[in-house]
Amino acid sequence: MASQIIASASEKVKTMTGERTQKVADLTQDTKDVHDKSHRITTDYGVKQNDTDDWLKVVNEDKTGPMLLEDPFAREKIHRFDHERIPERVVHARGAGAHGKFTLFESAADVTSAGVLTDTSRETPIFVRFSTVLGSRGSADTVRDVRGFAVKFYTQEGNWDIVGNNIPVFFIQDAMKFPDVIHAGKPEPHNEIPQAQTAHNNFWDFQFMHPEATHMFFWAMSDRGIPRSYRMMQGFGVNTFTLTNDKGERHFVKFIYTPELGVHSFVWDEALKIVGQDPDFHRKDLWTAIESGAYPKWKFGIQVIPESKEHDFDFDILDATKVWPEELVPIRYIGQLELNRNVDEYFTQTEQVAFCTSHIVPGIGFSDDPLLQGRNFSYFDTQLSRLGVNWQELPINKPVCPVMNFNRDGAMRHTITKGTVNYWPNRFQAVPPASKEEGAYIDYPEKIAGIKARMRSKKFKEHKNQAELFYNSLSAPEKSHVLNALGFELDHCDDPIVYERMTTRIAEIDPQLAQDVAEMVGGKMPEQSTRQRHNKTAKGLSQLDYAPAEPTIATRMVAIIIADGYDPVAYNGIKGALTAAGALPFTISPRRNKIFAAGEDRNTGTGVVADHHLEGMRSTLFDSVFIPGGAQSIETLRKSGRAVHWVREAFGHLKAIGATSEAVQFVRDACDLPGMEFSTSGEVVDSYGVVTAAQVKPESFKEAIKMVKGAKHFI
Ligand code: HDD
Repeated sequence: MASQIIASASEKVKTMTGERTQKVADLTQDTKDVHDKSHRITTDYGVKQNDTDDWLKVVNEDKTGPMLLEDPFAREKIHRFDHERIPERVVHARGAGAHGKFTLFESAADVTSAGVLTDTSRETPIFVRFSTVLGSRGSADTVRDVRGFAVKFYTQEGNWDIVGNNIPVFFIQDAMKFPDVIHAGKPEPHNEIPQAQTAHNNFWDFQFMHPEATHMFFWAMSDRGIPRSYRMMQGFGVNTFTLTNDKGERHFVKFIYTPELGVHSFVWDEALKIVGQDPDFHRKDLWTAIESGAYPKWKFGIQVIPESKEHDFDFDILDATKVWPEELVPIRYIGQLELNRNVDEYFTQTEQVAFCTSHIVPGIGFSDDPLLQGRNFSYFDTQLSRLGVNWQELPINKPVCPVMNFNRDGAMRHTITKGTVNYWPNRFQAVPPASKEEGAYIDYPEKIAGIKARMRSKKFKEHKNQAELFYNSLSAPEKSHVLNALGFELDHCDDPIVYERMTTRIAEIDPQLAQDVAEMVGGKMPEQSTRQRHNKTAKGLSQLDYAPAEPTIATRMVAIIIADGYDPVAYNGIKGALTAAGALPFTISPRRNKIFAAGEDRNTGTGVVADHHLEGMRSTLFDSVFIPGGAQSIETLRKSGRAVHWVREAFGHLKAIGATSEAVQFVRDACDLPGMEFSTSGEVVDSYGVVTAAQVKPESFKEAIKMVKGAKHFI
């Protein structure tokens, strides 16, 4: 698989596909191609070099001797290398990004004057960076964590950044607490353990000390914390922004993206194993999908509340620890995000892209959400230390519309601005401010009166209702995953005060859950419940609510396991059916070399070259496993502990498994459960997601694909 996912460097450049948006075209001004045959290696100051491998030396007859400090080429090469690193992001250090476009299919002119949200003829270039939060740049993709989902819209009126996550709420309400929550989640200060984990004393100590974090930790412990793919998770702006229309009316707004493929997750054991087996799983998944033309898409939605209704809810709509339940504020889907081009170079694009919540365009504004207001300060500031004061001139950050002002100089200034004045107003009337008609950003004239105080409103002090709403709304399997996640995390805390008292917090949300967690981890239950539960549910909180109308297995990876003597009808049949359904079949066998079908002559037959051998890959890296029959093939697989483990492990991870003829008994032995049914003749049987057909008929494949689509792992 790895070989197919990442082609050799030169092939990769040749095959790089994707759309050329206005921003991608703009980037070509700054792009050079190492595969351009006319290039010769030069120093950074342009002198052609004929040896970049040997330092200039004073050599004796043996051709050895001391190196000369005078060698400018060697010094330049080493100096440049010594300074290759920039500070990694203090949070969200590990990420993957891609280019794409935003299209609008319904104008939101009734609530905003923003061109990007009203002009349906436009196509706005975007760059999206997905990330984990806690891990450092070299950590693994599939850890339990919140995922960042940051979108830069290169609009005609300037860059607009929505710096969001895959979870709609946050741990804290006030930005001043951000360093605390992040310090508590990051590796502990005395020994820098553990990496990219919330399973440790400090994280859970913080959760207990901050009741406001309750709602968010329930989300993080749910399946949302271990997404199957960046392409299969929702995105949320989280904070409350505002929209202002041409009439000057203001509305509060939240931004939401919902993936076309549905919202899917790993099971925890699978995610844990992939951390070691393929730490780049999510970035490869995104890269491959885009390279193969299966462009990920999200519906873009807004939830809108008129200013006059700000106080009509029993929660504060400016509190980032709360969702706006869809029953109260429906989502209006008005556009689509599509990612359609991979980056040409990781560092200059994905690493140097810099987002700011403060980057808004006319028609869009902030609210008094205290988390957002602090973020508006923090992002610009962090870019100064990561990239320097001229970070907005970097190719990936440059707007596609004109930029002109009197901000000047600073380290690494690129733009050369002609003219004799660098201030406003000036005697030439050079670069005057824009009028509203010319598209200037006009601040909303909000009347504000108050006293200076460090306070929170009454509604900000209620922290449990929506945590309960979320948990009540999950399906039974999702709830059991929350239990197991809490059990895992608290088991990794070794300070009794941390794991014992956490269950008293959980009991306020769901006493049974708390009881179960307490039993697992040695927690303490409160003597009596401290809170009256409301028992309500809401739609849109369980990820099952986002199953696509038509189940799909497009871009899903299916391992077909064969050995010599396999049944070619079953093998070719399932491979063809999977390919036709848009899935990605991979052949796995005991060796990565030619495998011969039953009856095929080794000398004259073509054989099938396996993509991987059984030891080189693991079931965890595939969505589904299919085993064609063939007496000799199954005999070989039966003797392989690894092959048996492949099937058993896939079953344990709730993956759809398919088997035909002789393979049915093999699969049965690997994952038999009391009451499980298996096909004994021509019929296709689906039991616990294991699809079996004892006889191979062409229609069985169609049927099998239908069942695979409906299997638990894909809904
Ligand atoms: Fe943040 C990065 C999302 C609260 C301070 N944040 C960062 C990124 C995402 C988020 C997706 C990575 C952007 C990228 O890919 O480059 N952050 C959020 C969300 C929040 C949130 C959804 C709550 C609603 N963040 C938050 C607060 C503060 C910060 C309250 C500070 C007061 N965040 C930062 C930062 C980062 C950052 C330190 C690190 C790198 C960067 O900004 O560019 O400034």
